[in-house]
Amino acid sequence: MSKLYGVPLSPMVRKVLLTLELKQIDHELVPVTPFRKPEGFEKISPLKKIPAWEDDKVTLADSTVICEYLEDRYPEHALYPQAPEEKAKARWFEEYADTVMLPVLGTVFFERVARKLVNQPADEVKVQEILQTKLPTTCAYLESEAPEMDFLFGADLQLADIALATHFINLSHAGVQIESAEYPRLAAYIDRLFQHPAVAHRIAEDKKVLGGK
Ligand SMILES: N[C@@H](CCC(=O)N[C@@H](CS)C(=O)NCC(=O)O)C(=O)O
Repeated sequence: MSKLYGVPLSPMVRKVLLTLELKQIDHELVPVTPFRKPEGFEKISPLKKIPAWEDDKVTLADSTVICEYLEDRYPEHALYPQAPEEKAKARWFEEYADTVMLPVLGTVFFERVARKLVNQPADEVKVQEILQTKLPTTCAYLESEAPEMDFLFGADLQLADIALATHFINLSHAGVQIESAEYPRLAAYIDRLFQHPAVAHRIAEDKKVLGGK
């Protein structure tokens, strides 16, 4: 059986999980956290990061590489737009999510939620600095790009939407909501993302793990 290494609360692992769920690909989740990586994990993930993927043909690291592979190998239920210019734009949103949103929204989650799970104190000074300086820049950009209705490339949730959604899920777990008074288009888009059945299912599963924490 194909194996996904990681934990669902990691935004990058969740991105792959949503891809697997939408494409209905059978897999086993092998729990690996950023705090505890098994001996020899670098043979599966050279940078020792999650997610990593292993199947009958390849061993891969990096959420984008894994998702592109899954799209190529399992083209049913396409998660990228067809037109080259739209596909390039989708890749841009994914790149933006992975390289800009992970260190901003991901750090807020890491400090407030992930550390708590392993009984470490949050660096609230770092969190406040991000919330006051970096998060508004990200939200202002996404407000200008958020679709007025549906998702980024039409009626269906695609990988670009998933890549953005996964970080807003973790931000919400960290107790931060995007205010519709300030960012109306973005807030409405996030609502639609969170209401999508696959995303709603992921959020519900996360809440079981987080419980009252
Ligand atoms: N570009 C990578 C980033 C992966 C990443 O940074 N994963 C984090 C968890 S969300 C991790 O494994 N951190 C542990 C570490 O850096 O040692 C991807 O998209 O998969």
